[in-house]
Amino acid sequence: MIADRPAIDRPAVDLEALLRDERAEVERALERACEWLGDELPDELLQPARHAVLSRGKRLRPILCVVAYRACGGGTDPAVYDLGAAIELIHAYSLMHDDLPCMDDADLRRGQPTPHTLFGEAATARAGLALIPAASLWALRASDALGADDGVSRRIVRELNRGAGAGGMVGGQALDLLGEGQHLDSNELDRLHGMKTGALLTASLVIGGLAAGASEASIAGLESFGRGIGLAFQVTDDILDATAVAADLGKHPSDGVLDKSTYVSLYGLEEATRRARVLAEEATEALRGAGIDAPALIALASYVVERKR
Ligand code: GRG
Repeated sequence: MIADRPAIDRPAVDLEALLRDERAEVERALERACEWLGDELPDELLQPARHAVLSRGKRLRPILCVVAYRACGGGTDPAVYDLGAAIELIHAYSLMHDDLPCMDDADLRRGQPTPHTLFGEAATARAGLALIPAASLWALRASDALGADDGVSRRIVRELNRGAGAGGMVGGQALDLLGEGQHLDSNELDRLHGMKTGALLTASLVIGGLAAGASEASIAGLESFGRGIGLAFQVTDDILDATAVAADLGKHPSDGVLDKSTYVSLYGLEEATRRARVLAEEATEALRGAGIDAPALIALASYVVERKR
């Protein structure tokens, strides 16, 4: 059992303003990325890619990257938003593919029709694939613009691909598909979601830290923080899937339909809610333990569990 803990000790950060301002910068960076994609991709693939990238998501991954960058002493260079946008390209591809008929078969995402319902399955699958190498190239370009040396750039691209790859998001998705219709215990669920959801969120923080030239101790702290908020994010996702409606979520709740094991089916709503808060609290302790004084990251940890979509 997890001991009772207080809600996160939230520092004085205007979370609403932080999210609004950072999202605006991220949207501009995503526009820049899509413009560049337009030079590279035929229109048949550009259209579904643009739709997926530019539809209004929470932009949590790029925001975590930018905020971690600042928390570790990074400056005000706007190229850090391009680095965050590279991570969002991976996230966009994962949502395009996740919604395909051969996976979750979803027709609504971010309050809009999913790309395959508008542009067809084949074009959406191909456009999603095109975003994978594009993300690495865009990350490299952003690292160069930030003045990162070759060693740092290599680590940034490695983190991005590690978070996205078989040991991270792709591997977690494979476990998720295999787990449909099965009862997964808490260790199995934590492993699956640590990979599927947590790995890219963690990579976002680490990439921001690396770009800022953070110490190895700070990178380790960001990693622990990321693992904690990654699981907290997923527990909250399961709670929202069980309690919210499509009009608020921007997508149809699907866990029940797909017969998935979730944190709500495992713990019940009340315990899952408490667990999400505990995970976020432990994550902030890990951050403080690593000597990272970052009120904005702590505010984002509370956003991860208090969000309504
Ligand atoms: C080949 C097995 C295999 C997989 C391909 C499709 C895929 C790779 C991975 C999908 C993994 C996936 C769907 C991860 C998403 C996890 C998640 C919590 C998504 C929702 O993120 P939010 O809430 O979304 O941040 P917004 O819309 O706000 O950006």
